Amino acid sequence: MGRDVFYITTPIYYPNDVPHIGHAYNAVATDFIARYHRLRGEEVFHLTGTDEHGLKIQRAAEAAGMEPKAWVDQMEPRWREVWARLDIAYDDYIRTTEPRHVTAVQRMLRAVHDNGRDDIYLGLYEGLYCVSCELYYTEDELIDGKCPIHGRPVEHVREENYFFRLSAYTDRLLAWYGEDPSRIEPETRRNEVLSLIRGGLQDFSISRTNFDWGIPLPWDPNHVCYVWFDALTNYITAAGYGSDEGRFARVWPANIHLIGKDILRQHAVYWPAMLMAGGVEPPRQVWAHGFLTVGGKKMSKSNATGIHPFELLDHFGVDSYRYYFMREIQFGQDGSFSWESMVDRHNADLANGLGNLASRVLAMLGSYFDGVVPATPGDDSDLPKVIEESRRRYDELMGTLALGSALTAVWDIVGRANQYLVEREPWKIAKDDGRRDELAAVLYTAAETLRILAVLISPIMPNAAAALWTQLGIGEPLDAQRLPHAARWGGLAPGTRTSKGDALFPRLDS
Ligand code: ME8
Repeated sequence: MGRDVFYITTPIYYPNDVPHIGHAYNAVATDFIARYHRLRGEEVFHLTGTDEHGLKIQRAAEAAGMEPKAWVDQMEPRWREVWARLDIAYDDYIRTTEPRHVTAVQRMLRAVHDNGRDDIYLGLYEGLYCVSCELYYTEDELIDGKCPIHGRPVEHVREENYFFRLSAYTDRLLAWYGEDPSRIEPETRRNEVLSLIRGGLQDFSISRTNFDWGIPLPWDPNHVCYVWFDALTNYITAAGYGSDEGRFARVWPANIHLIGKDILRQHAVYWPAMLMAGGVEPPRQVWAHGFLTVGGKKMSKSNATGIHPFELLDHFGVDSYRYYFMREIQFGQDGSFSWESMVDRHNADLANGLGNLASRVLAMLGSYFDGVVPATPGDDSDLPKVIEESRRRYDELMGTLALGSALTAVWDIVGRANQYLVEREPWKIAKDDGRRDELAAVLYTAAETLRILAVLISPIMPNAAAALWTQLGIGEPLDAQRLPHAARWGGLAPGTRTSKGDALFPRLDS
């Protein structure tokens, strides 16, 4: 079992269009978690990519008068560009049109096909088909016997497809989840999946003959692989399935597939069953977050509610962007975005909170100690205790992906530190030459708090953390810091030369 690496994945996104802030929500959360685990000294493998086959992509290409491959080739850089601006530090980016993936999918198909249990069989798909939707409908989904979307007559279609015998995996899936309930989080999603499985599973078709933009089945190239079977396999392709067994053993099974709740069934039912059928261990955890909503509906391009991340990044900057979405929405729940709440968060927590703390402390070090961190004669402040306690909560909450609460724990330190300055009034102490020791003690305490804050915020705000680190003038690189050690009190060396740089978070007009 792969125990060496912390392996976390995003879904691979459909490049039928450019990303919106809903996709970015998923990407930022994954990156926050991945960076946090790196900070703990773990070897991390963070995978993302694009899901480039299937009818949806073929249609988008057709609408643009392009070949599907040419379409995805010009789309994929537009996704990467957004991830670069959002500081998403993935370790690998997979495209399902890459040869390594085609090889892995065909290998997986073969493994399931040849497992001796007849888990893939040729069957007849018979149903009511809407050509405009390219979807099958059941009788009761129709409105007046017509397609519910297009209002057009449906056709009676019979198609020969290969099926995956999902129905044979009901008991094994229930046993798998029974062994360790944390394999699906949060609990509401687990219950949803369990009741779906208990309700009885139906075999699903894993091949198509009505279009050809996909991976041919190795034993019958007249069929292309169904896009979900193809897409899910990306998680093992990138881990070395069938190409690098040594690496695969180290990396797989994934620790977390971080997904949106819309694709829970595919990840928590289809995928583990496919893997069981192919003789591969299922992932350790599927974690489904909620939707970003606009007017109570899932934000999407198709209903014209999609907001491109650049629209916000240009105004708020990347650190504020990342912080807002992770802090504002309880992870696991749906949450609505609003410009006003983003401005409020920015001004309250960042400009007035952390930014103000940093600029006050660095300015006072400059004025009273020529920018040099003084030796401290000792201080009776409760900040070391507050920090230790908050850091412990931060660790616990990051462990359960309570991402917003984890940030609240860090901002408790910011709040306490600002309050400490108000209580001690170092600007008054500075007026009295007889109180130099006291002044040194207060400013050392405040500067050391900033050092620890820079470490703790580095997974969510890599830029602000780096800027703060530079202003503090610490010689050791920030990315060499490791938790919990780097959060221990007293790490800041007296004599360190600080400098007051630009404000970390300029205030925004509301
Ligand atoms: O489903 N709020 O791709 P996709 C929060 N290719 N998250 C959202 C969101 C919103 N409004 N809209 C999208 C696919 N997402 C498949 C996945 S994986 C093997 C294949 C997030 O581009 C959410 O996590 O339609 C969703 O699951 C993901 O974007 C990918 O959506």
